[in-house]
Amino acid sequence: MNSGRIELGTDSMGICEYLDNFQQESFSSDKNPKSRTFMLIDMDAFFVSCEVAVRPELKGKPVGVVTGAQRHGVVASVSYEGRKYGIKAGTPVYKAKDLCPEIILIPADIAKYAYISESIMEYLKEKFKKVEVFSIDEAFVDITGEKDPLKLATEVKSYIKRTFRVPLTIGIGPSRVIAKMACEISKPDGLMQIKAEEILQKLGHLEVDEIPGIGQRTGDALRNMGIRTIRDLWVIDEDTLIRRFGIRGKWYKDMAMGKDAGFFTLLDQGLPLKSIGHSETFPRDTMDPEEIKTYTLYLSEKVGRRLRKHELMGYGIWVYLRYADFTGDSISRKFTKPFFTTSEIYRRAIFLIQKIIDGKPIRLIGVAVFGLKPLKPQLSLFEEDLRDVRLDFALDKINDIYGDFTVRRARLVGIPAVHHVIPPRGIPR
Ligand code: DCP
Ligand code: CA
Repeated sequence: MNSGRIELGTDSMGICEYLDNFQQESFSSDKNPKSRTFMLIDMDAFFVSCEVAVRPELKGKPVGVVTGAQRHGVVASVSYEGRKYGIKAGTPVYKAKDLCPEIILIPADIAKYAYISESIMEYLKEKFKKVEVFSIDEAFVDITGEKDPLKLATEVKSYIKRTFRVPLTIGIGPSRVIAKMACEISKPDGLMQIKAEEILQKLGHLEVDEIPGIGQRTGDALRNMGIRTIRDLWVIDEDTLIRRFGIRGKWYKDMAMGKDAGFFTLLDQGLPLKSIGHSETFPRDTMDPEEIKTYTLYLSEKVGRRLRKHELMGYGIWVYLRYADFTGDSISRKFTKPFFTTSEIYRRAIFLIQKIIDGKPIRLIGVAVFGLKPLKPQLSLFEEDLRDVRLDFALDKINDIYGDFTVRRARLVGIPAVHHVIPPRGIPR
């Protein structure tokens, strides 16, 4: 399967061209793109740490937080003491008990974690202008121009630890990718800055699939070509990678060299009015097609509603999947006819998701509409489409008065109360 491919649309401007424009734009706001600085703030063993914060007697012990039904539960988060026994996120409960009989297992209390997450994110958003919430316990902050990033990060780290009683690690780098890797290698309770000129020395030895966004499968494909480490990616000729992997080949090399590429760039802030999107983390990782459809409809409704509120319609759909193993995949396509109803967004999003989905548990889905134009319903709508349009406007009207999702489509009945931790990325609400 050709996952993550960029589909060329039928419009005169293909999506590749669109992406090129987009990438240039996201860098052009910066006079010297080489000198950007990002900080990744990532909580250590987040769910466990939230429990330890309220039950300090658990500190220093092997502790796991369990999600899923009793019998089929998995450990979603495990303390660093528990990791010494080989327990990882995703380890089934029975296996965790085998590996470490004295492990303390606590059922997940998602509301508590969401609350602590939101409080931390609020603090960051108050302190910094450019904050990008990346997951329930991670945020990137653009601190370009900051004279002493390490001093600033030390302050942030001690404030969060003191105030929210959750340990964390901060990575600093010239791109989000490098900030993330700096963070990964200094966990737990760490702080590390990697400057552009230090990438090779500090990260050159790492395996290619240590780069966020390069999964094991791509890692194997690269290794088959003799490319094992980040240093090897520096050396290999870009054209060779593009011949083998398409545009993604270029992204792999860019990321190794310290540039944000691929899905990191696509998720960049600064998209206002170029696209409207929304992403949401599942309450638990899922492979269930029905659950995926339900959440995609939910996201389509969110996106559609904002489109209509801003009196916009779009020509393109972009979907993004983040898997439990932190790899991600995205696909986009432009269409000849514009659209703005929830059901049109949903149909297209599902169509694209089906093209890239590859059976791994999914943690997050994002849906965005791009190629925006002022909304002008086509005159030649079929009766069926007209019904959709009328339904959307009727639902919007009621929900505008009584609150989001007061009236919802049948499929969305029973969807858990909005899991409010991943706000839309840099896009008008
Ligand atoms: N999570 C989950 N299911 C997974 C992985 C993670 O529900 N398969 C939840 C529990 C984690 C939280 O998301 O606490 C954050 O995920 P991380 O990958 O950041 O893991 P931790 O914060 O637990 O550990 P680390 O210290 O490695 O960041
Ligand atoms: Ca974490």
